[in-house]
Amino acid sequence: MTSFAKVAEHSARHPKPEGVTFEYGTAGFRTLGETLASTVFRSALLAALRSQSKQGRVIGVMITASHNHERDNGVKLVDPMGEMLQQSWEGYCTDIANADSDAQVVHILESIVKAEGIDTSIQPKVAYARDTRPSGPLLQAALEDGLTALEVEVTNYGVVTTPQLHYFVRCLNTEHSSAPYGDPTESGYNEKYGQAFLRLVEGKPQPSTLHIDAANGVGAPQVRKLADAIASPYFSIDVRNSDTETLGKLNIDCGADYVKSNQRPPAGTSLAPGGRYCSFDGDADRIVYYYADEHGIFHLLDGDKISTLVATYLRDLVAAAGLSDLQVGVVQTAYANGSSTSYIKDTLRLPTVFAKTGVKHLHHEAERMSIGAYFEANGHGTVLFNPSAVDKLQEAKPTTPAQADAIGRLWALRDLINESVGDAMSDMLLVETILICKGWTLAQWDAAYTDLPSRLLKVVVNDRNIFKTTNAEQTLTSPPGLQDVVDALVAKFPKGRSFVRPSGTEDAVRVYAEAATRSDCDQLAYAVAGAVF
Ligand code: NG1
Ligand code: ZN
Repeated sequence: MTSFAKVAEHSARHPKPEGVTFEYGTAGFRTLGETLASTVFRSALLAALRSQSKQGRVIGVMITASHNHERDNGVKLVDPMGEMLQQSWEGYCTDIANADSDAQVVHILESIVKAEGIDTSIQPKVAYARDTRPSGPLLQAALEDGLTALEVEVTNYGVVTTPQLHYFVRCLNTEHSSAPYGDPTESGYNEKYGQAFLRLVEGKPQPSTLHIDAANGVGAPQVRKLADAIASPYFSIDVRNSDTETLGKLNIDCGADYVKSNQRPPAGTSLAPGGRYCSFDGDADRIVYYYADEHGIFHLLDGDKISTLVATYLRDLVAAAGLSDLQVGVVQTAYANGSSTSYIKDTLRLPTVFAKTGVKHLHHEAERMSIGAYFEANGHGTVLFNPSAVDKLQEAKPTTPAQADAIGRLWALRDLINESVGDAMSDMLLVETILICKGWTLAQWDAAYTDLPSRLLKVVVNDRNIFKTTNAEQTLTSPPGLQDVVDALVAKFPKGRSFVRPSGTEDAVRVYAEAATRSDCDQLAYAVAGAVF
């Protein structure tokens, strides 16, 4: 029986900082690392209750602030199948993080037990990990103190990528089932994805070296371990920005977010024409590719380019397998470049839907499709195989060797993809597989369609909460009249599109614009930003 007797005493060691309000947003809690100890301690308590509410299944806790500044940190809970915490619990997280006293922390726990009908005699289980941030060890200690207070059975994964932790949670909860996801260890992860990759590329021409910018984050050591496990010329890598020791380097002038936002290579990287480059973000759940053409011009292959590549490959394999009733679909957000959406609809002729920003929203939409590829433009995403699609694959009766080969490849692809969450390393192996199988350079991949010029601006406002949206965040419903102003500005520019939404991770409003030319796009973006300010 879990008793809350020790909670108040332990909680007193992690006082909530005065004057700070915490909110469990799109990516969990995220703010200055030095202010987060009480929140991380309290997240441990909630993870324990969440585990009990799921009959003792393992809940994950990840301490990371992804692509954000090194001084920031964050914490988020991972549900049993490796997915993001169920939305209805986010409010509990916010409530407990903001409780004003230790007694109130206990009171909130008691009220959750009552509201959710939790059986507190169940042994809670939690798996946790952190990224390379300097505030990580102290926050981990606060987490462990919370887990101790509730006598939680724990697995500490140390310093791993966010998607690895999601994978471990899914593995732990399926270990004794009829469909175990994999071995819940780092070597199990490397083995599963590495072997699936080798199965898919065997016998094809070997690719040139892939230059990986690891954002000076946890992806650096982890991708080296993956490469060691693969141990094959099919995966020859050169890891750059791999300094996880020197303070102040994480995500600075490098990493997927820098490359996508600035549309340029990491500082100090000169791109050799024909060379192959990619960047992870600080916790290795996002990836973007890029290259320089023969004139030295930089070209970005972002999440939209990845999702169209992957969707095309899956669509063709499904057709080759003779499984015409398996429908491949694509989920995007409003940040998807308009050219990519047109390409999916008009050229690929695949269904596409828009979801709100934040992978949990995309994930839920993709779950409705037979095979759903979802990516945010920033390079965060994955592919989901619906259980009915898995059944159809199982029941498939190939009548030709070509069909049998396509079915075998679909199975291998399913093993290659981290279905629990977007994963830079798994996505990288997926892209590499497709490029190797097609014998394509990055330029050939890029040739499918040309992005419209786009611009993303951040506007700091007094109160971002007055900005409310509908229509997958593309239309403002508040402040009154602002959407009409945006519409009038958009109408002035050929192929113009723009929207305004409050950020879910930063205290700011984001303005996105695209148009037929760079100059039109920038004029539109700054005009809309001016209207917001
Ligand atoms: P917000 O801050 O809500 O825009 C950002 C990214 C999201 C997502 C989350 C979680 C953009 C425009 N927004 O959300 O796509 O990745 O962070 O990390 O890139
Ligand atoms: Zn990230």
